[in-house]
Amino acid sequence: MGVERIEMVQLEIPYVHFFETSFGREYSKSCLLLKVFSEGLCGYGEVVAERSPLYSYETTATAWLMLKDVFIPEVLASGSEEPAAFYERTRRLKGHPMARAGLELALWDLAAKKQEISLARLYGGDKQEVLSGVSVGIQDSPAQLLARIEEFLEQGYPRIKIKIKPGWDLRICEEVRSRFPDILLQADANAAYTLDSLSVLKTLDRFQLQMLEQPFSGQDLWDHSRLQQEMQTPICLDESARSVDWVRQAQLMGSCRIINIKVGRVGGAVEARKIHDLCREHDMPVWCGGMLETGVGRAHNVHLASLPGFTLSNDISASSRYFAQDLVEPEFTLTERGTIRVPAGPGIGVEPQEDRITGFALRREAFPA
Ligand code: OSB
Ligand code: MG
Repeated sequence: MGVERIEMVQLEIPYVHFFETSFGREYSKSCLLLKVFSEGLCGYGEVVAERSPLYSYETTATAWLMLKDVFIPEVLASGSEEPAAFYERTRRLKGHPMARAGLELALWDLAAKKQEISLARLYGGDKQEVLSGVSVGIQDSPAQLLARIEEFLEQGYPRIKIKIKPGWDLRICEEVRSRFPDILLQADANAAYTLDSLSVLKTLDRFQLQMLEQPFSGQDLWDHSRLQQEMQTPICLDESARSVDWVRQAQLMGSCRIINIKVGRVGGAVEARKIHDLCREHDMPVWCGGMLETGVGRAHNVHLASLPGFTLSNDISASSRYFAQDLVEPEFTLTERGTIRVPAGPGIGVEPQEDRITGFALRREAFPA
């Protein structure tokens, strides 16, 4: 019983197309994979921290350090492989949600595999497919953005999210809306604005956006509540939806009408499900955000998004939108209904391919119990 060994691998995988947000452009995915071994089974998790501390203070390197020095030894010393127990035991340890989420997710995959059920079933999910959507980064020109959106619409994506920042906002929304008057469209600012831009942001009400994601700092709830009071467009929190307590306070303050749940940002699936449950009680719709994950992280997102409160399109696209070849078999594909199927097999229900992992590995380390 218990965990016999944990392995950690750092990977670097080129994207099929660069991805640019208000904080910069990336050409490849940097991430960590966690593998937790017990009784002939292996649970997989992914750490979504990025190369540089832009979206979050965490990086691939800080996550490696925290996992090696703190979280992995904690699991090996505990003799327990129970994800909820890991969550409780490590509550006293501060910060590093992405690092701890990667390990907690591997424990969740292992738990579902031991029970021979899918992770969706273990979580209490009730969907066989989840709504897809695609997040389109900032491009070199508005014409290139329109062309990319057109491509994704032709592929059947039912919702488009564009990235905005000061100088790439009103004119871009104007162009996208006049070219595609009827599509489901939302905009994500990745914390690029302050209240000084109140009048620009209010002008976004013209474009029938499904939501405006995270205009202000990820440390803020109050200024968001000021903006939401003055705007018709629903505000959705991403970076600021840091934990169930932050979400509860956002609801009390009126900082948003929608929550983006990212399992990495909030420290794991226990916290993510608490947020989901709270939002359901308050009739606040949620959807699953993404961090350009490999098939391992994507599988975890798909299972989480099978829960009933996930009623809006998720940032969960097909594997081919991100990578020439994904790490898992089968790869994720878009159905003709604009959805992604929830894998039915045990755990994450997709098989990570060891030869592909090795091909993209920069470093790896094994930690025996
Ligand atoms: O803010 O949602 C975001 C990617 C990296 C960091 C932050 C974000 C994103 C995305 C990508 O928008 C969504 C996806 O994984 O498809
Ligand atoms: Mg976002």
